[in-house]
Amino acid sequence: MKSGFVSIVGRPNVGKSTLLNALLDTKLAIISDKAGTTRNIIEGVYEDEECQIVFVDTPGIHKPVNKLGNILNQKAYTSSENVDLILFVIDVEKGFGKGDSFILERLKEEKLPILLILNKIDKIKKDQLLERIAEYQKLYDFCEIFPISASQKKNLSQLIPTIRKYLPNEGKIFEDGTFTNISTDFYVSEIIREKVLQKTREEVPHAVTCVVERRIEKKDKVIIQATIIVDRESIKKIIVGKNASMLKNIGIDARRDLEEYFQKKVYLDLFVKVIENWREKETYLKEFGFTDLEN
Ligand SMILES: Nc1nc2c(ncn2[C@@H]2O[C@H](COP(=O)(O)OP(=O)(O)OP(=O)(O)O)[C@@H](O)[C@H]2O)c(=O)[nH]1
Ligand SMILES: [Mg+2]
Repeated sequence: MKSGFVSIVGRPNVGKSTLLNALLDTKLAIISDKAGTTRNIIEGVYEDEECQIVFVDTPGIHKPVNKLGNILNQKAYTSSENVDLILFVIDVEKGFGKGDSFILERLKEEKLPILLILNKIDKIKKDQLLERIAEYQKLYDFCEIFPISASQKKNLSQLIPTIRKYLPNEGKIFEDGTFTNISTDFYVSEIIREKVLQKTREEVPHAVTCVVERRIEKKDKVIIQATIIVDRESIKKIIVGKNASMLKNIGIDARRDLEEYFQKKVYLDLFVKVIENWREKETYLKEFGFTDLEN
């Protein structure tokens, strides 16, 4: 049986997490149209009769403007070491930009096979796609150039057999049915963060952390208490909204997804808390088993 680790790398917003979810046929990583959605390394295991593949979704690599940016980039690079294959995802509508060249230069150092994924083919015409493929063939000796639409699941059926060719012939990595590295509480907190990202404007999302403080699972229901932590009163105001309407809508959307995940009725109590001091925030998160990203 073939098995191995495959990292999914690229600029923010190109569709890496959408691809991970499509390959695993489940919603594991959150998705939004804001750059910088993924902040943690998310692993998901794909398995069929012929192979077992651990896919590693990573934060988008970008020109860092602060400490957090540096940390996210570092996480993505580290996840591309010691894997068997790199899926380098680009947004084919935007083309191969400066940011992509920067990432490619760094990836080359790993001396691993790089499979170039051209995502979002639904946004361009076929002749344009063929031109781009010819152009990218000259850039680097990619082991394959593979056009897809992750959100429309186009051309995905051939991707697993293609990836399989580059994996070593070894036994299973996990024998115990492991599916992911993320915990249930982390997943719940991410679903809430996704709704915040999807419902607010650019300036809000990056100042937001979500934490699950209590989760009680009963036979027919799950009771969850969670807090959205922000670093400024002004952001809290936006998230709560007029007459708490925004918070209510975030809760409704999150609950819908969580009910699907748990396959049970979900009672979700959502709070918003301002913590300006990062040390204080760190202590608060730790109390509930969460860690601050910047550490
Ligand atoms: N039209 C189109 N949109 C897509 C496709 N794949 C992803 N998207 C959209 O692109 C946006 C970004 O998707 P994500 O999967 O969150 O991107 P990401 O690369 O994980 O982003 P970061 O986590 O910020 O690095 C979302 O709005 C997706 O719905 C696609 O094949 N076609
Ligand atoms: Mg992502």
